[in-house]
Amino acid sequence: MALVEVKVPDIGDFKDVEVIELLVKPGDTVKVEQSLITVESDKASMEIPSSHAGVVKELKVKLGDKVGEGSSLLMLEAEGAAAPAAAPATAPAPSPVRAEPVEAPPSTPSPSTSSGRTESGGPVDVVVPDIGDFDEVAVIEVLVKPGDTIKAEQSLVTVESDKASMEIPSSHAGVVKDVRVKVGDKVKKGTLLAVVEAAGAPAATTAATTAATAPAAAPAAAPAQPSERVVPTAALPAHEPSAPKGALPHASPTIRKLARELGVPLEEIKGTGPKGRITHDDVHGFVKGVMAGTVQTKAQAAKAPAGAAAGGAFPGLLPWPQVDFTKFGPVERKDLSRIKKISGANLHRNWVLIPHVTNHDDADITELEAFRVQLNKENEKSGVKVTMLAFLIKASVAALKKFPEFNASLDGEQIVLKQYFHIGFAADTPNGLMVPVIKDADKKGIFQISQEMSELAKKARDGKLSPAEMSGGCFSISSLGGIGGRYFTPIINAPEVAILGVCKSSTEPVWDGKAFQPRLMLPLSLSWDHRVIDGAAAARFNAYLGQILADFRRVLL
Ligand code: CAO
Repeated sequence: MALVEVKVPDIGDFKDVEVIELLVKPGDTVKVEQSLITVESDKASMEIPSSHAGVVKELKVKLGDKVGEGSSLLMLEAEGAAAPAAAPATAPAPSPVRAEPVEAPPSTPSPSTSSGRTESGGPVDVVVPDIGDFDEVAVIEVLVKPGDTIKAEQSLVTVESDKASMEIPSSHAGVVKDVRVKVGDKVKKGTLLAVVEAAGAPAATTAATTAATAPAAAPAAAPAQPSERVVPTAALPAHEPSAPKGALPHASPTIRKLARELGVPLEEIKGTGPKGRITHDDVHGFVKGVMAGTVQTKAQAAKAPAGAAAGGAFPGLLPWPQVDFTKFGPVERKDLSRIKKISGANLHRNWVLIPHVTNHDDADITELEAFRVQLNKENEKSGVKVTMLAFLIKASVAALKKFPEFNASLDGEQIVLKQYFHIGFAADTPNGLMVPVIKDADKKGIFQISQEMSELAKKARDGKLSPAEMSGGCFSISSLGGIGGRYFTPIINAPEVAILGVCKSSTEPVWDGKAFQPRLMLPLSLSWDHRVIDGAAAARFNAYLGQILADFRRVLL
């Protein structure tokens, strides 16, 4: 095995370009042509591939270094067979996507348009210039729209091949009259991109340069800038399966620059463009989310471990206390379970964003409990045990029907009133809290609900609940009745607007007008979203629930 020095190949006029990503590290096994680093100029980025297969021994560059043709990239212990004979090695030129430098024309006619329009004012056709070996590349972003005022050399569209992307600039300053391409169109040298009401002459040098190589029909093409501009970019994380996972977010140079300026971690953004490409709107949406406190960067999360999911969104709040607990006694550290992390983030968001109010009440379940015990006795052999929770689900459906604003979700300035009755119930599992959902509880009887509940609770405890079994809920019930307690403040399960907390029933003296009677009382705690529900409605909901639980025949009314 020979030690080979891999260098930057001929990359056109790219000179002193910055290393923006390292795609490999010492110890990595790389293939021939596998991308090693990404470099970027102000308008383009490209990956530099390896000339050899082998194991990376030493990196010779670091982030921020400036490199050009011949710069040493890394030392590789090359696999004999795969290695080209010559060493020191130069990585293969990143063709076929590399464009050749554009030669100046013998004479440098002032650019004109394909339609013979003049360039100093009036409409000008802006076409794709000579973009080297790029042949039929897809438009992945249109960066301007009719009415936009643009500068000469402002990027009009981004095109992309399977290995590279580049922005095509305008040859003229002016106002965009018409955009002639859309996302998904295939373009090549000479394709009409836009008609621009030119404000003056085109950028002289670049346009003149273009005139030499653009088709005769399109002398006013977008400037084939110094080939630095024309060298296509390569920024696809997906194209190189052996590249380190997630090393390179899929985004154009402009977006990368924008992200760097704003300090946005591109790798944390989910792209909505073609092939998951991160768009301008994605970056803006991410920034807005961070500012609104609905999105948290990993860096923020690391700074405020238990402090707040939206920690950065509350200026003035004290930072989470950092305590060295070992100073006070022995400790053990454990990672939160995956479920705890997910449910914790959800609970925190709901607690912070929903104006919660909780009404506490008691329901007389003396007769209902007697009925439940009798039912279980009668059905001992069926294997299905009925608990109070099944009755509570049925009673909640009746209350949701009577008070539809409890079976609702907020959507901006609208309320979505649901005409279905899916009831979630909190299940305590070894890994944390989960909320399976009984679908169409209005159409099911107590036995079916009890059976489904015990199946779903088992699945939850076994970690086998599917996302579908936890989605679509209208209203949730959190029952601590089997454990104990009097009242608590359940957190609403957004986007629902209310949740019922239930504690352990107990026999209490209740005044019947003449004497105290021993009655079995069930403590109810109803939390509701004050943006949607008023206190009076909540009190009525609880009272109605109490009436039903006291006399279940009322469900039929
Ligand atoms: N009052 C008195 N006893 C009650 C009761 C109540 N409100 N609710 C249930 N019980 C009794 C049951 O009848 C049963 O008694 P037996 O063992 O004598 O038959 C016992 O308590 C245990 O019931 P259970 O918990 O097995 O059944 P369930 O249907 O009431 O609840 C489930 C099922 C999955 C919801 C429950 O097991 C659970 O996980 N509860 C915790 C929910 C939770 O964590 N909520 C908090 C969320 S916020 O962090």
